Amino acid sequence: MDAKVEDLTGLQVQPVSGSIGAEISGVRLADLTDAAFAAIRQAFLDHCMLVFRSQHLSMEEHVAFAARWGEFDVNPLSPYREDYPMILELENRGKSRAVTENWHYDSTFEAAPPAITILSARDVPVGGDTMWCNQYRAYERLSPGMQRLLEGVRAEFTGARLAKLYGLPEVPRSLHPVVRTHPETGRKALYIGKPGDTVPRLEDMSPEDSVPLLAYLYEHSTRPDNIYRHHWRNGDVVMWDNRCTMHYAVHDYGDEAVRSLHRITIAGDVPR
Ligand SMILES: O=C(O)CCC(=O)C(=O)O
Ligand SMILES: [Fe+2]
Repeated sequence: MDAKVEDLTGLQVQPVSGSIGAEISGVRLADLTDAAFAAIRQAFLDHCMLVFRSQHLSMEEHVAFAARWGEFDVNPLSPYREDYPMILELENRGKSRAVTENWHYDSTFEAAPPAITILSARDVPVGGDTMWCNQYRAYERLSPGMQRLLEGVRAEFTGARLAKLYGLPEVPRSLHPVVRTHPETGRKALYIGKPGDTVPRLEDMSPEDSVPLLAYLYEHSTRPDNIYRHHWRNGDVVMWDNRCTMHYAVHDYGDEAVRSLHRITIAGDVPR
């Protein structure tokens, strides 16, 4: 069956896996009508992450597209560009310093983590794919008993990896519910991170008590039948909903290869 849907603006929405993501074609992000933007917003809420091929956005165009989604979020730990202070350049720091080579939600150590992240691929190597998993599905596929058990449970989230990368004296941390309700769709998503490291424990529990359960939830979320893996090309724009997806940046391209993507994040709510 061809799942492609075309609307009146000429824009097409094509799912990229059975569990998460869609590619939007027939549109230039640098030149969007309000009708096309409304269709993109609906596809984003439906599919959790979107792929736009061959956009080759200038920094100004990237910023203008991102501004349609809300306020920019600037993370106090990371070095942004001087000319565009909302753009963070992702580059190859070497595998041993790759803080994103694990499944994570962005900036969960913040009280109000970003809602959306938008990447623009400038110069990408062979390899260096990024993967996303659908955390609505991860929640919905838990047994009703486990869903009940997790109701009202919070976890401690830390910025341990970034603190180590930047040599910060203190590790930032926040408590968030492990089942959060998306503020726009009203759907429940499993909200977790790498156990023992980004998520050291559940609230009022020891690591010994809670890491085995967190490890189960992490593995359950990231099974191959719950992910999409993106092979980057220069000019791609990919955006994800940081309230219902985790992602993982594969570092398989060596410490010398150039890999350059520009990143803008949009502010989000306190998870509830
Ligand atoms: O390098 C990538 O593909 C994604 C890195 C990442 O985790 C992020 O930008 O939040
Ligand atoms: Fe990330």
